[in-house]
Amino acid sequence: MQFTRKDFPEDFLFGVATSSYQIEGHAFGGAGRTHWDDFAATPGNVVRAENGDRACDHYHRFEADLDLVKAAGLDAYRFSTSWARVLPEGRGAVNQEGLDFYDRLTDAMLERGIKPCATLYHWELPSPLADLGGWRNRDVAHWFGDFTEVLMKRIGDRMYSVAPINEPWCVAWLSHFMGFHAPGLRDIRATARAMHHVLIAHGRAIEVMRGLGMQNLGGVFNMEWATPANDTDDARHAAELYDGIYNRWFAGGVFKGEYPQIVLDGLEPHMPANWQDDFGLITQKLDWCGLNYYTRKVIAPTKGAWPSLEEVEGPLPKTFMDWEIYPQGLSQFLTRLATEYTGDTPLYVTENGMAAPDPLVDGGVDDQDRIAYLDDHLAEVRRAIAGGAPVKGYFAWSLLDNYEWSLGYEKRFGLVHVDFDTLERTPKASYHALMRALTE
Ligand code: GBH
Repeated sequence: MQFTRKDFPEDFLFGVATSSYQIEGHAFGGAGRTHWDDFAATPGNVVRAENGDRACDHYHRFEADLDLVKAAGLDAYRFSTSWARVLPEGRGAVNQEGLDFYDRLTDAMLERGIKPCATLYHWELPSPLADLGGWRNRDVAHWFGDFTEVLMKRIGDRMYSVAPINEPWCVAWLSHFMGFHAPGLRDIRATARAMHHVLIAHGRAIEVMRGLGMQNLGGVFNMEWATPANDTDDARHAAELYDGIYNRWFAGGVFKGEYPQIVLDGLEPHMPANWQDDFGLITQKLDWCGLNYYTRKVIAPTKGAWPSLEEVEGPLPKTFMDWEIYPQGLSQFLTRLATEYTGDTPLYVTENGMAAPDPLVDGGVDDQDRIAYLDDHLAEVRRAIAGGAPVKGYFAWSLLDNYEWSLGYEKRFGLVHVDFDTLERTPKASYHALMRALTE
């Protein structure tokens, strides 16, 4: 790596991120069924119809996994909690075994001196709630608030930080408009509702946690820079609309109490009644803002139905996901967040990383391209800090190779290789490089 801790502010946090369904093994410990289990079981949705039943078996191996976090010299661990593990039906009866698991996981972090950074929802909605309409049903905000209360009454006293929802865009647009994630809908009315309800649920969970006296509460947003495919007004409009849908809707809703008009032009006819009245709940004051950043998109106009745009292939080098590598976008977003949305509120990069084939050769993985990717993005974090953005930490995605949603187990994002037959963990070259940078 081309940095050491001395290149960052003294209290800057280095961490890694994971999520519950992607690593735990959902078949263990009495967890209830989720819409991801249902989605994966329907042929055509997920590569080889793989699911998170076993995943990395982190449920049984979390102590050894946290040893890896500790040995790398990392300060913090961003994990998520499974709603259906705590409340198998989504509401009502509590699965004590599930609460016990998050209690032990929390204590295992504290025993190692690792800061626990929780995300309450990283995409696995309990199936009984999905059957009631899921994110299309406004009641989801109250169900989510109740889940938040049950879980935080048990572990909230020991969290370093908490965010309610990972990537509201994915919960809403990717899942209800593009159909790529559970519940796999392609329905603009469902999308408009999910786009709004996901932010009400965020606000409700913040309100619940404030009621419990908790601090250091934030939100985690994914952002992608939108570059027009050519120098025409139509292409510029398409990129502006993509930026509105992807980035400005959520940041604008939460930090300004407004949605971008360019998006409302398409969604307003489908919005739930009196949506404007919900901004009091949505704009709960946050103590920090998290940014998940991976790539940019090149956007071209189309003749199809609203939003009449498409992603086209760009010229930059790509990762194994076919995502362009565009590190500058990270400093651009951190700076834009601070100047347009969050002001002095601390910013964290809550996810950043890349997929690579990562073959295991002679007992190791020589992922030099990942080392370069992390270096180039951390250089952009330093650039944003130098320009005045209050960036307080960086979390690499991910600790382990894991269940990459619709792409099953074939896309590897880990600093640590996982053999999905034996479940053996092998730290990659990037893990060792990061360890040297943080501990030397
Ligand atoms: C993160 O999201 C997730 O939080 C994490 O669970 C996941 O493992 C990680 O990405 C790697 O994928 O638009 O057709 O290219 C990052 C933002 C945005 C990435 C939507 C996937 C969908 C595929 N995500 N994108 S596409």
